[in-house]
Amino acid sequence: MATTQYTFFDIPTNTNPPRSWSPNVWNARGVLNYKKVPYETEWVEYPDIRVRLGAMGIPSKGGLMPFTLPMMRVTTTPADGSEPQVTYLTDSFDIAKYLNDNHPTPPIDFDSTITDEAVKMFNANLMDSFVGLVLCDVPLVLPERSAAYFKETRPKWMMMPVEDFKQKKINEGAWEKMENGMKVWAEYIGKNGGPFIQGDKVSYADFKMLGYLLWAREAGSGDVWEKVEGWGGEVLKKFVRAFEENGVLERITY
Ligand SMILES: N[C@@H](CCC(=O)N[C@@H](CS)C(=O)NCC(=O)O)C(=O)O
Repeated sequence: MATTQYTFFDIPTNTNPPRSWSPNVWNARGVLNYKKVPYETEWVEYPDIRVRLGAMGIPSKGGLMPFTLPMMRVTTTPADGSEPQVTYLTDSFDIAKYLNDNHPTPPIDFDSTITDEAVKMFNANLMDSFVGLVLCDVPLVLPERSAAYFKETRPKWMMMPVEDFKQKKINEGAWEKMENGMKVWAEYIGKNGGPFIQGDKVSYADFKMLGYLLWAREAGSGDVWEKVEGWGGEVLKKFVRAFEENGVLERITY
């Protein structure tokens, strides 16, 4: 029988061991953990992503972020021991979908209507405050070189230093927006009784929502996570607990 090996590429925090903190990365890592498929993590610092992925022959996506993580390398060795086949999945959705297709149990509903609806809800009610209060503090949890890269690249769309952008968002009412947004979030997630958006049925939309929460938990500074958790109330606690019980949050450091 052919054997398949997964290597998952992620951006490290400055802790030892490193932790997974990025929402996009969590969309895929969450699915890997939920499926309980064996994999190893390779940590790649921000300024090295382009170099490492380029060296593997992965084509540039162009634009402001030509090479991104997560990325998953799939190495399949044929039963006869002949040359292994290597493929690269370079987007979180593609990784998650590939895993669901190749490891059908436990199943994840990939109905795009629910994913679109959940992401729309998040974008309309929470993205702005998460950008101000979480994304702007990401450099604080990154190793030195990655933090410098982040602070150099993000102002290209923020049009100002990251710290100033955070203050601008606070002046525009980011905390109030986050509080109100988390209440809408809890109403949306709990509408079918929880723990997930569709009640007991797990969908990719749940992994998207989990990714944003873990972003606040792992990269948010000060008491941002305590606040998010408090505003999300029992619905959020039940949602996170259900993922914990499924082993999704266990493999955070490797
Ligand atoms: N659509 C992509 C987006 C991934 C993405 O934006 N990744 C960021 C980290 S959160 C990245 O690798 N950025 C590289 C850079 O800034 O150079 C996905 O979900 O896989």
